[in-house]
Amino acid sequence: LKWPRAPPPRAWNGTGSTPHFSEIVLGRCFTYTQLLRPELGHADCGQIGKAFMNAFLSKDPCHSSEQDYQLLLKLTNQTIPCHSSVFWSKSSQLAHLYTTVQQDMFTLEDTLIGYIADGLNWCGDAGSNEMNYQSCPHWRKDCINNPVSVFWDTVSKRFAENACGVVQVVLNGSISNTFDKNSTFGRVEIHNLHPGKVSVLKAWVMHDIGGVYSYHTCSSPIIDDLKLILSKRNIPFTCEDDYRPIKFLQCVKSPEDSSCRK
Ligand code: N1C
Repeated sequence: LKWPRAPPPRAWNGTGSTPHFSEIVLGRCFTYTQLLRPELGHADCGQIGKAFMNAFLSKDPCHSSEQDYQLLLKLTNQTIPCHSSVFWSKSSQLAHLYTTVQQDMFTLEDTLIGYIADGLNWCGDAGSNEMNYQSCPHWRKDCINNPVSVFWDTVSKRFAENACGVVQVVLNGSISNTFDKNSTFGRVEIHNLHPGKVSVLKAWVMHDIGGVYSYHTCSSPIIDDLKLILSKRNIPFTCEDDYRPIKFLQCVKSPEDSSCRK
């Protein structure tokens, strides 16, 4: 009689590395630089792939640092024109729809580094030069300084530092934390916008069509929190509910809704 074998111990509480991670990174790098933005055709995807792997392989996945990603950042340096940066928080899908239609606007995922990493998971281990496909540290249950969280903080910081002119943020007015001080946008990006470079931050507070509640609008106190942080940083701020160009994208899916007919 054979007892069923116990599953291998799961070291961490988060999802493991994405299968075929390095191949996906390389493939996305070539897709972006050769097909989507040929102006970046000079980028060295072989080096970029290596720098990405070296940022976390053979390292303790709870002691990841900004420093680990410096070479990768250098190799993926990219100039985004002024007036074209789009930030978002809890509105990923809608913000990306907007920049897909509006090809001259960029979210972080419309830049090379964001495009490569979007939706992937990765971690290694100090005692091995392999990726850990079984589990990776969960930011809350295990540790904050894990390779994925540190990566997004690092690249989001650079994206915000480089923003210039009129910049936009798409916020979700159908949830309680329309503006969240602990989100990447609230914790990293707004604090790294340069007052001399950014002429105004325009917030679009979007509401789900057919949503029963609109939790927050531009007149909600939670938006004042954002306003206050920006006024202290000397960055002009405006807010508009259901900005029409983005509202039209929502209406594509619900053309018969009364709010789309008028
Ligand atoms: O924490 P958030 O949103 O406010 O982060 C969004 C904000 C955007 O403006 C981006 O520039 O920060 C940047 N950013 C990403 O581009 C990104 N892509 C994928 C931050 N995080 C990103 N991710 C993953 O989604 C990452 O794992 C992070 O923890 C979530 C954040 O999503 P959110 O809470 O909706």
